[in-house]
Formats: sequence, C-alpha cells, structure tokens
Amino acid sequence: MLQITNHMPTAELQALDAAHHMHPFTDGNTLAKKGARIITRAEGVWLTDSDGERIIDGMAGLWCVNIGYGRKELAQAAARQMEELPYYNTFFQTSHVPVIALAARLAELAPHDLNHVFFAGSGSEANDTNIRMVRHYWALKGKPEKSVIIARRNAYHGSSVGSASLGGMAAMHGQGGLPIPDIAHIDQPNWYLEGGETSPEDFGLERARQLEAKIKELGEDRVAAFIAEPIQGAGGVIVPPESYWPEIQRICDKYDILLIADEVITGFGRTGNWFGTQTYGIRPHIMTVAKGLSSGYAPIGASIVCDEVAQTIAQEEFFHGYTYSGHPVCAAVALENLRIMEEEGVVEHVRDVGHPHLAARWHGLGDHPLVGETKIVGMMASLALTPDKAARAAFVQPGSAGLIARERCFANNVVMRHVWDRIVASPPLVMTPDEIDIMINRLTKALDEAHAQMKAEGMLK
Ligand code: PXG
Repeated sequence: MLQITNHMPTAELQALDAAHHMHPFTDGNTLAKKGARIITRAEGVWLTDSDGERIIDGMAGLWCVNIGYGRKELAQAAARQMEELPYYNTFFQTSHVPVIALAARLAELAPHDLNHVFFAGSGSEANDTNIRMVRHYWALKGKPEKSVIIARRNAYHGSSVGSASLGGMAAMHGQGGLPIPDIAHIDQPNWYLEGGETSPEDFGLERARQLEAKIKELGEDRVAAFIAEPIQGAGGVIVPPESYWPEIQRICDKYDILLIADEVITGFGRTGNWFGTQTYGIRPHIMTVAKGLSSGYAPIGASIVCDEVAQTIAQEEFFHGYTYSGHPVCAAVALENLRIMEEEGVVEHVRDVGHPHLAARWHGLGDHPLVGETKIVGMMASLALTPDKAARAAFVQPGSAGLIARERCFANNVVMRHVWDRIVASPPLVMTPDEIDIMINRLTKALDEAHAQMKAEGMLK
C-alpha cells in the first residue's frame, strides 16, 4: 500500500493530489497546474504547511475550529469513546449515552423551547432533514399543501440536492438540475451593494417585506417555512440592517409559517452569544447547527426543534435518518468541545476580549484606499473592496479584486476567504489580542500589495 506521510516532498504530494483527489468547489484543472497548498499540522490558531511555513488561520478552518487546533482533550474523548462504543445506531428504538447527553446539553443551551434534537452528519444533511420535517409537520396538521419553503438569494445552506436548493447561489443552481420543487427565493439584505440611495434601516424593512409579499403571492396556505442565516456567512458576511430581523419575526408571527434559523456558522459563540438568534432576538421553530458544535474535530450536525413541532412529528413514524445520526464518537467530541467552551468562557472571551480588539482593528481597515465598508459582529467580519470609495462602486469584473487580495493574503501567510469582492474573516474564537494584531498586520500588508497590483493593472478609478 502507498504510504502517504508528511515527509514526502511537497511536489510529490501535489502530483498525487492532482491525480486522484477531486476537491470541493474547485476548478480541478487550474489547481492541478498550480498544486494545492498542503497543510500538515496545526496548533492553536496556527497552521503549518508541507514546506514548514507557519500560517495564521483567519477562517477557523472553514468557519468551524472555534476552540482552535490541537486540543488533546478532544482527541482523548474520541479515543475513549472509540474504545467503549465506537458505533451504534439510534434507529429501531435504541439509544446510547453520548447521544442522550449531547441532546440534553443542546436543549439546555438552545434558547426558549428548542428542546429536541435530530442529529445529522453535517449542516447540509441537517437542512435536508428540515425540508422534510417542516413539510411533514404541515401534512400532520392536515395542511399538506403548505409545502413551499422561502429562502434568500445568495444564502448558503449546504451542497446536497435539498440544501443547495434552499441556498440562493445561482452558480450552484446552474449545475445538476436544482432547485427541487416548492422552494422560493427573496432578495438578501445586502445594503452595501443593493441599497442604492435608500437608508440602511429603510432598506432592511424593504427586504424583510419581500417575505410578506412572497407569502401573499403564493398564498399563506401554501407556505411551510422561511429559512435564513442570522448573518449570511458564505454569502460574504452580510450583516443585515438592525430593522431587518424584527420585521421578519413580525411577518413570521402574523402568517402561520415556521421560522428556521440556519446557525451552522453563527452558532456556538461566533456572534458573541451562544447563538446568532440571541444576538438578534429571533425566536425560531428550528435551528440548524454543525461546524462549531464539535469545533470541526468530528463531523456532526443537527436540527434543534421546538416543543410543538417535535410533538407533532412524534405522532407517527418519520421515515428519515442517517447511519451516522448521533454517531457516538462525534457526540462525545461535541460534548467535550461544549464543556471546554463553557469552562473556559469562550463565549465571554468573544464578547469581552476578542470582539472589542478585532472590531477596533477591523474598522481601522476602513481607512485603507481599497476598503469601502467594514462589518463585524462578534468574531465574524467582512470588508468590501472598491475601486472608488466615495461612490461605493463595484469592480467592473466582480470577484477579480477579491481574488487578488485573497492571493496576497495567502502569500503573506494569513488565511482569509473572498466572496466576490468582499474579504471575510472568521478566526478561531480563542484568538488572543496579540494574534489578532499579527493577523491584521498581515492582512494590511496583503491589501497594500493588492492595491499596488490593481493600480498597475488599471482596475482602480
Ligand atoms: N448552512 C450554513 C449557514 C453553512 O455555512 C452549511 C449549512 C452546510 O454545512 P456542511 O457541514 O454540510 O458543509 C454551511 C456550510 C465557504 C463555505 O466557502 C461555507 C460552508 C461550507 C463550505 C464552504 O464559505 N458553510
């Protein structure tokens, strides 16, 4: 058997990667020419690559490694559980200790009456569960025609057929015959790009009222649910105007439709509270969680469901479930992660230390000639790149500037994502002020270099 080790030369690893590994969301031919960056180790907020470079992780992996890398307690929890009970299912009227403990803990942490947990292996799977659960809920209520789920353009809810249908990414819908039937989309509350001369608060109300208009257009008797991320993550960390969520809540309350908050990114401390719904005062019937639930150490997701919906679903067999629903090893890792988060006060660290320091530095970037807007809630942040600050202008080729800036970040050993021409950051929640300074100093240098390159290429006004 081929031995793949960390001591192989980078070029050999890259060649094998290009020959055999199909990457998610990647243009395979372009990557094959360039060669993937190969990460070999990580500790705290620092990654090490196969050339021995030390890279500061401004993305917590993929918005998930909230407690940072290298926590031995999580490895030990996984090893202990593997020895005791590596697998058992939760079908056929059986259960096991880690899944019981995790469900009870989540019921304790989740706000108001979100007391029931249906487990999945990822956020995509959990959102697929939600599609079936809310439609089945209305069928059990004697209203099977209430099956349309309203979501938003530029939302991200996952990559499976169902969850990508909920998502509002046009490029994803263009591949593989999406969306599935009975999904409708309204516009996102992206004031910077779409708000024009309207004030942010009026724009927030306008965009929320699209939900009301869509419910009226379809008929209240056809609409099952509305799903949204409290703050869009993969869409570019789009922070809604303050007026947005209260109006959405009013509309969901007025019309008889369920509210699903997709907390896959915003859950577990990211916004400075345990959940983004608490930051915005939202009362969802279902919350989708994944990522930060285990800090990415093990694949696990879940739908956390309110009493009324869970009690209705319990009326008859729900023909739905995954082999790994409530996997004992993943559940044990998630429990240990939540224990550490609570005992070490990670959410308080975000609120009292991480956010204030990062926010001050992040807003400081607003003075940069390339930056048109800075946004931050808790420890998720974005900035809009612009060729012309005063005009809130967009680049002629959307995404071109973001890509250059992202490449300069990589070259300066700081990981950030770009979404079109927004740069987004979502570092491990445990990042210290000194580490935040290193991250922002590297980002500033990357922006300076990107600015010089764009100037040379005639991309700026
Ligand atoms: N909901 C939200 C809000 C997400 O951000 C999912 C659901 C799907 O979760 P899984 O575990 O199935 O991936 C996500 C995932 C990016 C990026 O590039 C973001 C995600 C996943 C992959 C890439 O920003 N978010």
